[in-house]
Amino acid sequence: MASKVFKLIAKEIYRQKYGLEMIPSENYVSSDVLKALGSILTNKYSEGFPGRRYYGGNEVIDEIESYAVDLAKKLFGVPAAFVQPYSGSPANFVTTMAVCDPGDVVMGLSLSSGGHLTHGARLNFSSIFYKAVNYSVGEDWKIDFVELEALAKKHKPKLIWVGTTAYPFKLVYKKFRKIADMVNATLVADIAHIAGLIIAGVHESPAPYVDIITTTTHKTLRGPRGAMIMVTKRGLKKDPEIISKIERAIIPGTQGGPHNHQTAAIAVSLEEAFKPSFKKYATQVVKNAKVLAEELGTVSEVHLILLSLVDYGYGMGYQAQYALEEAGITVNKNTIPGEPVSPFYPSGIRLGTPALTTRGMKASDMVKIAGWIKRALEEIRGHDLPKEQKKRKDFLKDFKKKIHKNKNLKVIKKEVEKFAGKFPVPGIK
Ligand code: DSN
Repeated sequence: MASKVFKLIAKEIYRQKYGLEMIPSENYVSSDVLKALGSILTNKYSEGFPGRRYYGGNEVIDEIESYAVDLAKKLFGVPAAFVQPYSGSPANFVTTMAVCDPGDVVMGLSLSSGGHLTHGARLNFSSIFYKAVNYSVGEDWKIDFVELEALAKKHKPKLIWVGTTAYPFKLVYKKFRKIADMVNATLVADIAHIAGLIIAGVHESPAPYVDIITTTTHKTLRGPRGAMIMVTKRGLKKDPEIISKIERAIIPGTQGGPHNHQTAAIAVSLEEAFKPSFKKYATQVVKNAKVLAEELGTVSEVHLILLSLVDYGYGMGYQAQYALEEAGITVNKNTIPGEPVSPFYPSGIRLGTPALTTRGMKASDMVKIAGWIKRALEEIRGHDLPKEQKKRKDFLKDFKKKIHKNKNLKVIKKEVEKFAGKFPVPGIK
């Protein structure tokens, strides 16, 4: 009897094909990436690095990993790359371990300003084992460099993160470099969200300005779940020991055997990123996001849109995510800068165009999609989050029941399914 899992995968295939996947950190990988990911390479143990393994039988695995490393070095113009980190958070843990001793100061953009958990958020390793200091964005939602400089001078961080997960503007690495130099900090760019945009030249590369670069491989880069750490020329000069420190932080520091099927799939996606079609793709991602943002009454210079819902009512992020899901549109609730409610009941949503663009959608399609989003959001008006915390659980239960029966959302879902179904999804017939 076939596993129950395959029935569930079939259900998820339907959702991915007939829905609009707009979580900006998600994408669709190619059939070749899927093939490598589902290969027999998963059977092999390979602790260590090419030519230096703790297990036999790694001749082919060595070739695959070295190939992936070479592709990464060429693509990003860096002298050293590591492709073994299991995903983004482990890559950032490894990097922090390699650069800092426990208790050292690390600085990063606060989560509520669009930063990442591993850049010094409460309850994350980065603030449990290190002294985390957060900088933030100003009223214009842009990074406040006056605050950043003052905090850096006061706390003297060993490591400064520059990287975002919900920031709709381009980053200017030169400004971060200047501040890092003032306090002799190691500057690390976490480009997980924008790696694809950097490869395409739509976004400036941090390589000339930072010491280390980390990235996931499954977002705009369009590879499998995974991550890479890269050391720049500058980083090697700053610390000639950094390569062995990163290696030790990978194994035995934080990981065991590398996921060889994942490494192979990363290599396939890096090959794809060299093609002219990838540049076209990433350029279109940004064009699409710009149009979508304008249609929704805001701005985007990247692949994502951070939409404040304060005009719709109090604490509307959860309700918006849920109503849009009922309409076949997947986004995520997100805090907005200066969040007036809470991270669990935030006042905004985050949405983006990487996955839709992979399916071939263009600017005119974004206008249609914005229309559906606006129509769906009308349905949450009047469903403000109760100010009293204890009433919120029951409120949400009741809201979900009502919205599940909402006729207008059902109409939108039909239109969305008809539209989305016409666009191919790689790996899905
Ligand atoms: N979970 C990722 C995102 O959605 O941005 C960050 O790790």
